[in-house]
Amino acid sequence: MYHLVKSLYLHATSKEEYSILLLGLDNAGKTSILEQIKALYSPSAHPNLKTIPTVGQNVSTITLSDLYLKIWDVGGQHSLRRLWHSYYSSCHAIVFVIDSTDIGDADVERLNKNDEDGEDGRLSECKLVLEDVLQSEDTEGVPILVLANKQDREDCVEVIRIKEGLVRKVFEGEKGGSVRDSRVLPCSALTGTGVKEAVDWLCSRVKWNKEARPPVMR
Ligand SMILES: Nc1nc2c(ncn2[C@@H]2O[C@H](COP(=O)(O)OP(=O)(O)OP(=O)(O)O)[C@@H](O)[C@H]2O)c(=O)[nH]1
Ligand SMILES: [Mg+2]
Repeated sequence: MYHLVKSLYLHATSKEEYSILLLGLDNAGKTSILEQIKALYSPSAHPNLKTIPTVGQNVSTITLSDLYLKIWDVGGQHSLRRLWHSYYSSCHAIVFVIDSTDIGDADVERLNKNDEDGEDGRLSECKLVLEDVLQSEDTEGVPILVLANKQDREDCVEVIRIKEGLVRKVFEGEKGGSVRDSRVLPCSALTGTGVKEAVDWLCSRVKWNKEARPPVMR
């Protein structure tokens, strides 16, 4: 009887937990975005925007009315990217963060082979890293949100160009992996603009995909 009551109680009080993986080149703004998400869902907290490069990972769990989001922010420096693979099989969605001020004109077809003046910024690196994420067997079918971050800056490339020139071409290219649920949204981790929309999209898509990637009950 005790066990029955206990399991009924646990069932009634537990919630689904989904893991979200924040990826992207170093300096893209992942940790700043995590800070903004934390502040959004715990109003007494202020985002700590004085970030330092992440060596290893930061993890935070956000409590929403009907679920938990466990957000994994992993370092984006070149030497740390080989660790990303170990997170793929247990995540329910991926957020790929792009620094909208460091990708030239965001058109991968016009990638300048002699980018001596640095006109393309890190566009080529960003494309290769995104392709690598999409090509992994363990990310197959996982919803992907691409965040065009740093939209508060005057020198940013607007989201539509990032969507058409970079993201669509990567997703539809030969290294784009399988067709999957995806979205491109603008945001600023400095001001917090777009962060709520990002979380809303993630919540709806992980629930939609829960048969393929079931949540953990907490
Ligand atoms: N103007 C502006 N600056 C930003 C924004 N997001 C991040 N930054 C700045 O960009 C720099 C890098 O931000 P982080 O959040 O540490 O970047 P990261 O992706 O976590 O970097 P790694 O941990 O090295 O992978 C910091 O100086 C941030 O203040 C943004 O939306 N707008
Ligand atoms: Mg970081």
